[in-house]
Amino acid sequence: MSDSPVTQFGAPDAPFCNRATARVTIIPAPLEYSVCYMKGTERGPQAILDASSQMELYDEELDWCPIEVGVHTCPALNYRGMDHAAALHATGDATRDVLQRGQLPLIIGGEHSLSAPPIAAAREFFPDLTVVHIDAHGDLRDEYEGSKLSHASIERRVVDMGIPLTEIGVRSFSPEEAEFLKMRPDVAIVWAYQLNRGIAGIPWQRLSKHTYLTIDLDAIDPAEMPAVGTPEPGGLRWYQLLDMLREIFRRTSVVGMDVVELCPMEGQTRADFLAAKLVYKLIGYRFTADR
Ligand SMILES: [Mn+2]
Repeated sequence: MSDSPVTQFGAPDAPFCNRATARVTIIPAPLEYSVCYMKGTERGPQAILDASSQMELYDEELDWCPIEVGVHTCPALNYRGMDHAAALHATGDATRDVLQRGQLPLIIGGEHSLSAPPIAAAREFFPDLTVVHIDAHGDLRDEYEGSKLSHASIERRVVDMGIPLTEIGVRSFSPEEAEFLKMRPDVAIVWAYQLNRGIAGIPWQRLSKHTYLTIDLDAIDPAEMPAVGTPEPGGLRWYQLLDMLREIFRRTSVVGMDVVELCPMEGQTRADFLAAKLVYKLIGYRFTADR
């Protein structure tokens, strides 16, 4: 996979994807180890890049072309021959390299278990880091199917690291997670049904100066985002999600992010296009204030 030429996100003119001058580096992470239902997340990153090459680069809402900040896409991480733990380690290393260059890492997945090492890497650079996790699922199980590295345990690992966590859009939660939540004041959840009344209920005061944002695409309503492994009804709609994201970027400095769990489906290219547009919106919101 990594031997083929790299598709640059947005297919911009050369100066805008230059590795040295870009302010964003996109890390394609085709990770798939603990997916439990629909398989295919390893094809997610390339589907996002392919769709992005068809995308217009002017943002009518922001009235500029976010690609101008420089968006470099590095070769897809090559997990061949690695076990799950080694693959996660490699994902963290790639993130750390980008942070060391002073760039914003934006990882495109790939299954959600990939988020923990980039979050750990971001915390090395920003000790006050908080995490905002947008997802249909809590992902707070101590382990799942015998693995502590599972996609269903990703946020539990964040809590283990002592990082304050805010989850948004959750509507699928196990009894074990509900018990855990009651004991943990460092975890806040804004349920999907609460969001339906607006974003005023989000506990913004919990965000610190620096935030890592992880977005599982299954947070979005399956009517708009069908191509996920475990769809849940009652999800976020496109403009509702954008309203919330705009506010997050206004209130905190996002220093790392990922968009995960795209599981491309034959004949459902709208999902790939949504994911690509979402990635572009994240870049636009992130740099609108300080371009
Ligand atoms: Mn999920």
